[in-house]
Amino acid sequence: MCRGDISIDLALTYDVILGAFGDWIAISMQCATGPNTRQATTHMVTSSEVIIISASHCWILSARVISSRKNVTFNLRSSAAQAENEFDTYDEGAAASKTKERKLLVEPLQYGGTLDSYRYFDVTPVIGREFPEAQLNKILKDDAQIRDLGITIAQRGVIFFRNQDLTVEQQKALGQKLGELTGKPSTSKLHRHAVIHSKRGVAVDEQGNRDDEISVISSEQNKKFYNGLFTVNSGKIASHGWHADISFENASSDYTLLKIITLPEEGTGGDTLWASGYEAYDRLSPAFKKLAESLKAVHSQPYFRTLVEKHGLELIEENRGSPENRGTEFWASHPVVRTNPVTGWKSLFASGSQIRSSGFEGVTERENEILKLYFLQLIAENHDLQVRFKWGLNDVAIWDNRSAFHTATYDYYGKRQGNRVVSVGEKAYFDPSSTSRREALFGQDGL
Ligand SMILES: O=C(O)CCC(=O)C(=O)O
Ligand SMILES: [Fe+2]
Repeated sequence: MCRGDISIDLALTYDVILGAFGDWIAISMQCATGPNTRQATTHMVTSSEVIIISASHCWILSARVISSRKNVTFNLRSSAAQAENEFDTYDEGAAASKTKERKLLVEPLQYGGTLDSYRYFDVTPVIGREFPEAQLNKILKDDAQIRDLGITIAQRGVIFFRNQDLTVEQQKALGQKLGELTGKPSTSKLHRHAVIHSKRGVAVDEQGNRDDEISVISSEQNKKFYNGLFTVNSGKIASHGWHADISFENASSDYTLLKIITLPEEGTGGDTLWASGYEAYDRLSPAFKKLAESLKAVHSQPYFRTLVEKHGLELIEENRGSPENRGTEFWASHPVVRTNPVTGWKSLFASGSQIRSSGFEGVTERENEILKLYFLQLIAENHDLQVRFKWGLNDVAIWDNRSAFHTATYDYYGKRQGNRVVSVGEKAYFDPSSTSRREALFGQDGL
């Protein structure tokens, strides 16, 4: 393994390589930007004798020459002292299929390394990263850092920041920029929630401001409107709450930013859990992967109408963060497996409470029940694809709703409140050329 800018001197073997393969070769590398974050990159080389590959932000795990011919072995060494990579050959068929794989509808984004100066650790191998010291209001000043933050969230599913000085306006600005700088459509803005909006009268700051683009997460509001559902005595199995935010919208969410500003006075309780949709997909057998990729599911929120009828809550009916998010139906059909455009990885998207009252299209009632149960079990019963976060005051979690599910924990009696910004992203899509996370990080076998 090596790290740093490496210059690979092809001079010695230049004639051999280019002579043998015509006018191009490509160097394919597996890199790691953290202990568990790997990426494949490819560098095309045409005519120069020395190529410089900037690897200052990643560890190079392996590298190989992709050529159009088989059975030629190279042992190339970097001229840089720290780099020492073995290059082997790649066969034609595999190279062709790799090239095909790379033709994605949306090219994945490469992490630029601008967050490397902040201390961080991965909370579990599969999901979650914590930046225990960074302040988001500093990151907010630099678009390159915001972009890298968006890429990191998409790769890790959820990231955590402690004790943040972020104002409501800054939280909103960050929410919008995360999506904008990672390629969301220009029509996608911040979500205005149909029933959790300013008319509920809950202030989002000490000045008493109210804001439709902040959905206030409040234990007191929950008690008022949800009939004991979100309390210690709900009588529900806790895993009832797994979901991804606002997937009942046609254009659903890319990122959610939640800042907790009031913690239960008992000093414990109210943790949030996230589960990786990438890993849930990866745990399916090839046959089930194929099945899931062929299906669509309806995500729905029938309870909003009940809230209107029972409590007289007003609905936001228009432009809920996108011209596509309008009306009072609150359901949308999405692919069961979706491609995250930022990583290019496939994720299970149909699971949890948002498909409970609807489900998979074109299957029998019984098949629907079985699929719903299994896809919920995948995220709720595999604790090795989950991460659990214990909140401190003013902590912020930011997650990617395209490839992570989450659930609150109602194990406390005191008051708990947070400000939530939900950004609207692209319409969910499935790109058959995309790869799974395991494939991208660990190679074809998924290791
Ligand atoms: O209160 C929590 O822990 C999470 C609530 C939630 O689902 C959200 O903020 O989207
Ligand atoms: Fe949520």
